[in-house]
Amino acid sequence: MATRIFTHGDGDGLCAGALALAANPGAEVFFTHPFGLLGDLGNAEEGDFVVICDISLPEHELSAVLDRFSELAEGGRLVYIDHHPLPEGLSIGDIPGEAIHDTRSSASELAYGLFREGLGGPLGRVAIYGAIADYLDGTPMMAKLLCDWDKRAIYFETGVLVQGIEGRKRDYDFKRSVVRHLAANDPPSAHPELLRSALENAAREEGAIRSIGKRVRVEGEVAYVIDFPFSLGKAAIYARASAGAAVGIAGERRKGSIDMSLRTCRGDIDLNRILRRIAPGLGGSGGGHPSAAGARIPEGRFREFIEGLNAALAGPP
Ligand SMILES: [Mn+2]
Repeated sequence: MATRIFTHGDGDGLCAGALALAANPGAEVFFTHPFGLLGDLGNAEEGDFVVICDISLPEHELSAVLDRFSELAEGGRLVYIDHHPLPEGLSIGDIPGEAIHDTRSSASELAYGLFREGLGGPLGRVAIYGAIADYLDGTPMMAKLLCDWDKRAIYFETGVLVQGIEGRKRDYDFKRSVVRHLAANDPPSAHPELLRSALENAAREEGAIRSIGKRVRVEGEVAYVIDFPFSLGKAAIYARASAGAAVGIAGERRKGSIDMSLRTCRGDIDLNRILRRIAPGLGGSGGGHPSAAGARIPEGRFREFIEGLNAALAGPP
């Protein structure tokens, strides 16, 4: 029975995947995302132990994905570990196999909770890196794990990890090497290529911070940049901050659509709910977390999207 791990390529996904790998040495690691999950699960075979981490369930092919889960769970073992809001109408009991789901914790924390007995070493810090990477280190379990480490050193290491993988989206061999490194409980700063990449990205980020103000457009409560050559998530933060707006958006044109990240600091705004409500009506899709989300909207309807977003922000919560 082979173990195959399917995880997200961001900081939380890498750490969750590393914890799964540490508990299952020799497992194969694949990187995937909601739109690619169904196709990527073609790499799993009946009888496998399949671990899926940090991949939100895709609404558009949900039943096909759940059917595939059920095939894999019946023939072998399937564990689905995630913290993104479930598609509307789906509850955790509807997911075939073992589902570990909590929107309040990072996927890394959930993976740590599942695999901790089999880790054979103090890998708690790997869970903490992943939690910080997803801004979810304020949970009771993270507070408890942090007691065993120096917070400042952990933040440094997480910074190296997060900055180091920036812009390396589809560089899967590099990311696999990082997952193996983390699974061995080696700190991110001891991975030479990761550290070099982190330093390069830190310099690029400084340039972006200094120049983004000139590119930001503001409509109502929303500040946005399109095709600003930098990480969408970070550009959304800096676009919002530079304009003092409620919501920041950074988008890029891609195949007739605008793919975007959205960020807010306002606790009364739920971007996930707003996007799930307005994006489908514009021929797009969107969702994520309340304060950090993503969407894909047809380019010709972007203006309407901004109007709809402003209307949702102004309307009843
Ligand atoms: Mn995550």
